[in-house]
Amino acid sequence: MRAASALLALASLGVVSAQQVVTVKVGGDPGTLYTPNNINASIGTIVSFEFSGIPGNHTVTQSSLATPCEPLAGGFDSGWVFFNSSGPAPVWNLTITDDTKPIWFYCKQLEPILHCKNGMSGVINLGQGNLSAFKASASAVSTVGEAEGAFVGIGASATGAPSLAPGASYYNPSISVTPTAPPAGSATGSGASGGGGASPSKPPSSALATGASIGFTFLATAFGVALVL
Ligand SMILES: *[C@@H]1O[C@H](CO)[C@@H](O)[C@H](O)[C@H]1NC(C)=O
Ligand SMILES: *[C@@H]1O[C@H](CO)[C@@H](O)[C@H](O)[C@H]1NC(C)=O
Ligand SMILES: *[C@@H]1O[C@H](CO)[C@@H](O)[C@H](O)[C@H]1NC(C)=O
Ligand SMILES: *[C@@H]1O[C@H](CO)[C@@H](O)[C@H](O)[C@H]1NC(C)=O
Ligand SMILES: *[C@@H]1O[C@H](CO)[C@@H](O)[C@H](O)[C@H]1NC(C)=O
Ligand SMILES: [Cu+2]
Repeated sequence: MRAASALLALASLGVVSAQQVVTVKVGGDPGTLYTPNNINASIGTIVSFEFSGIPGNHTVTQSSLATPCEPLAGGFDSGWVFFNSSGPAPVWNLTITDDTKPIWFYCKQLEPILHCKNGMSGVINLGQGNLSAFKASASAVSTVGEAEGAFVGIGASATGAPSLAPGASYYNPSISVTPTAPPAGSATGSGASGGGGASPSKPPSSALATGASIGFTFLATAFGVALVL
């Protein structure tokens, strides 16, 4: 019985460590969409935003149900990603750190129309929430907030800027480094922190700290399981 439950615990740890990835396409026809815009993602899952719409210049920015087209204080923000090429699309990986509440997001772009007002918003882990109500509220806004967020958000975080191949460019007021496409299979968003040019006001260190604390929580959980055994 003890051995069986030990195996069960180890098996479930194995399931936890297997990386889940959900891909969301950013842009496309008519240019102001996330596809899909309603995503379920448990803790540790990577929501991989592919800025594949051509031409495109979009963001993935955390908002709230109350103000769907305004940045959430302390929320995540990819920065503006421009893409108009047949090469590899820029990718921004967001890792879920809390799956108990909805994570709302929108695009900050105002040109040539207000993207958020015109459908460019979405949600991770809607739960009992009402996406139609969120969308209706977004379509009624008259302004879209452009204030800058960080890579670390509430309930989800990235470790750096999106990957950029030729044909893509990036605009983010406090990041002076130009991200480069990471080698295939490299760690999430390693391009920006490796570049060493990020300004102190947008510290990769806090992203690393969050990563470290996630790692610690995971170890602590594993240790807790070991103690129980
Ligand atoms: C997310 O999970 C909930 C609860 O299991 C389910 O009702 C809902 O349909 C799922 N949504 C998506 C987009 O898969
Ligand atoms: C993308 O949009 C942002 C915000 O409007 C702008 O500052 C930036 O110059 C644009 N990038 C390109 C390449 O047009
Ligand atoms: C995108 O690229 C096409 C083909 O090179 C070009 O005609 C078009 O003007 C570009 N659009 C933008 C917004 O850069
Ligand atoms: C969701 O919101 C829409 C639009 O506001 C509304 O018509 C609908 O009744 C709501 N659904 C539920 C289950 O509350
Ligand atoms: C995003 O995550 C996927 C899955 O782990 C990985 O294959 C890919 O290299 C990552 N991309 C970036 C730009 O970090
Ligand atoms: Cu957009």
